[in-house]
Amino acid sequence: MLKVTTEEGVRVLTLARPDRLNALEPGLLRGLRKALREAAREEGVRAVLLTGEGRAFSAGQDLEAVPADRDYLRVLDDYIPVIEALFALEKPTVAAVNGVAAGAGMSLALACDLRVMAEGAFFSPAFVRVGLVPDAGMSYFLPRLVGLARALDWCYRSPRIGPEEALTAGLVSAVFPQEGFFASALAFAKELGRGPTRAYALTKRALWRNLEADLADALAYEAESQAAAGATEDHAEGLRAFLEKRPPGFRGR
Ligand code: T3D
Repeated sequence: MLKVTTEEGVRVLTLARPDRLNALEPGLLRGLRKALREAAREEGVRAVLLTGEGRAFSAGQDLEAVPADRDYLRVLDDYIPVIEALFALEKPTVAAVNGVAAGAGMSLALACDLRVMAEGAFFSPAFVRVGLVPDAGMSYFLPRLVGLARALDWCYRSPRIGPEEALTAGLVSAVFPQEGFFASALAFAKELGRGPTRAYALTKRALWRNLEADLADALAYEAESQAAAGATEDHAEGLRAFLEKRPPGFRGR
């Protein structure tokens, strides 16, 4: 099941099948899809934190729920809407990787904007261990986040990628001690939740889009994005706050 709570503007989505290390099955994925739609709609939600209950973030696809006659062309049917919804969400998304994030569990974390991890947690592409290819977005996100050479190496060998390696590779923004990990991850997300939400959304879109653009196109898109950001209340508030020498009170508008 998925647990959904809200803490000061942060929608916390907790994968909660701890006895199966939060392995992913269709019901959980449908719950996640619905919760992401709601988070997108609700104005009071300013950031999303995705985490796991117990000692894992997620061990990936529930391997016990794979029928012998599975149609592998359809295996991603439950994943695609979730990955697309995470990527499309116009609010900061953070994966709080509290324990192992393997296979499609790692893919979920990759589809978030940012990741923080606990000391003792690890990522593992895992697909190769069951003779499969990276899916649920991993083949898209991983090389873009850490580079093609590292992505290939990790996907071939499926090592345990711990905090030090993840930080060095830029895969995570921060590593927090296991004790108090959730509170630290929540504080990280709350900070983003107090930010200029529209500017974040426009930034995310521009950075991803301009990976594929030429310079002239990227510059034109930046100008368009700046026109949209410049029209927000948060931009006006940011300017006022600077001139009045006080912290800004962004409202996400
Ligand atoms: O078919 C498709 O849908 C294609 C898509 C595939 C996407 C994928 O995600 S492929 C990759 C799937 N994930 C894995 O291969 C990881 C499998 N799990 C592990 O390698 C290990 O469990 C871990 C390294 C993650 C953790 O090891 P450890 O020793 O800390 O725990 P454990 O004892 O192995 O696991 C605890 C329980 O969770 C255990 O059940 P039990 O014996 O207590 O009844 C174990 O079977 C269960 N569990 C762990 N991972 C999964 C799982 N049950 C179902 N599915 C799992 N993925």
